[in-house]
Amino acid sequence: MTYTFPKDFYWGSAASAEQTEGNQNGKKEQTIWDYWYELEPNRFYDEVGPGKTSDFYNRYQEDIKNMKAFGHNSFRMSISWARLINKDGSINDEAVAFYNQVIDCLIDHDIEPFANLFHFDMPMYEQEKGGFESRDVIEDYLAFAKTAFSLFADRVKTWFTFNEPIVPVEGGYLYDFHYPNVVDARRAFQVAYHTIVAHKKVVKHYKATYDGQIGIVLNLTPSYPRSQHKADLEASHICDLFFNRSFLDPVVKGAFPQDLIKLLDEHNHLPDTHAEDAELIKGNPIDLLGVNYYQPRRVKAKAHQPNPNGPFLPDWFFDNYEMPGRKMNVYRGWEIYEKGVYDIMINLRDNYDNIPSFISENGMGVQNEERFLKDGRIEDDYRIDFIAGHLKWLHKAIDEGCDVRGYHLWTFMDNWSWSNAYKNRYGFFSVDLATGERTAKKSAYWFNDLATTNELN
Ligand code: BGP
Repeated sequence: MTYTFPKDFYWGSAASAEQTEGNQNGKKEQTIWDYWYELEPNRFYDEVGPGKTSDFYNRYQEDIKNMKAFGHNSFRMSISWARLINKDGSINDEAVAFYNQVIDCLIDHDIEPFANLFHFDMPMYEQEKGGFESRDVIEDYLAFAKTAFSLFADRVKTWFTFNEPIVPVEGGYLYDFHYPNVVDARRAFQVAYHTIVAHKKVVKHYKATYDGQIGIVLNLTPSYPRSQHKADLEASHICDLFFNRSFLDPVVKGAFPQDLIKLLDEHNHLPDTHAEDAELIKGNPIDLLGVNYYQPRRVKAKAHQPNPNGPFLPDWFFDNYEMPGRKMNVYRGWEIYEKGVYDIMINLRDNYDNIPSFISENGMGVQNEERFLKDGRIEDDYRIDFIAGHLKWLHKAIDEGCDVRGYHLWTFMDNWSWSNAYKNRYGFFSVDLATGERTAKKSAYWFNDLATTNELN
């Protein structure tokens, strides 16, 4: 069977500044990751820190040439706040020159640049002010966004405010995997709320000033209940409220879910708000939603009552479980559930006014991928199966009327990933960490056929 995708479908991949550029190149302020790596290197998987990564800063021409040669018509990058804006608020000219060159190079290769403004990489000078706990930082972020638009929006026509904004909230303030790694729900919800205010301010400014499209990238993880029993359904509903709808509802519908407000209120955890935020949040909807999807959540009712004296956490209300017989990415330990993309898109069609969307990240991380090397190339048939499996479900969603505009793999080349560094490899291209040499994997050739014919066979 042949699956034909819509004309002008976005085919490409996504990456982020912190994970690819390398910090030792050019002038740049520290991010929370640079700082944390210096402070506690043992937290990180191996010796390759955020300062090295894949050296996109120096090799972007080669990488973009490869993108073109392997079927990309679009690519999501991020613009590093810590690179573009110096600590004293001035603009870093070296950064302007670098991003101009990257954007121009993409356009010269007929690759549409998608630019994201925040991919977990809070500048340390902003974190010292409290990060998004502080309303001042919202204004600084808006100033950064305005600068980025004024410099690049003449050529970049698709923008995103945040990548997976829930992740710094849960990682930094609830579950200990992002800096400042504290467990404090009050602070967590304040950060989440301010992130939404920041997003809305940027969308408002962009729409009043420019004529491209602007959106946000959310990691939507369908939460499937273990059974149809009331308690399991309630558990999965609450999980969905915290991890999907907390951001999805305000950015698309302009309102927080009432059930979430009620729940936080009952536990005295509503964030501080300002009266003028209400109008802002109600309006300013996005044009395009990026959907990152890796794995679903499997949820059941809580087996034991949480300790009421312990810290308040979303998982006071649900337990996760492993679905028997589930398909696994054994190389990463994550469940593979391809139908998840279909369920997400149907939900967007039916409950979110069929908001235009695309898969902005989906991918398969694999440890020790060198074991699949054959004649100098990684034979990643598992990745091809993974992508094809998701695309078939995506195609079905499109057939059934979902407004899906494209598919971006995470990621173009193996890159540095937060505390996991280079443990899990995701790229179409492998990167030799000693020499920086890039080599196309089998999936890159396969993807090129797919993207250039627009057909999955
Ligand atoms: C997403 C992030 C990416 C990337 C990816 C893979 O959540 O947006 O930045 O890190 O996950 O994650 P990991 O490398 O931890 O397997």
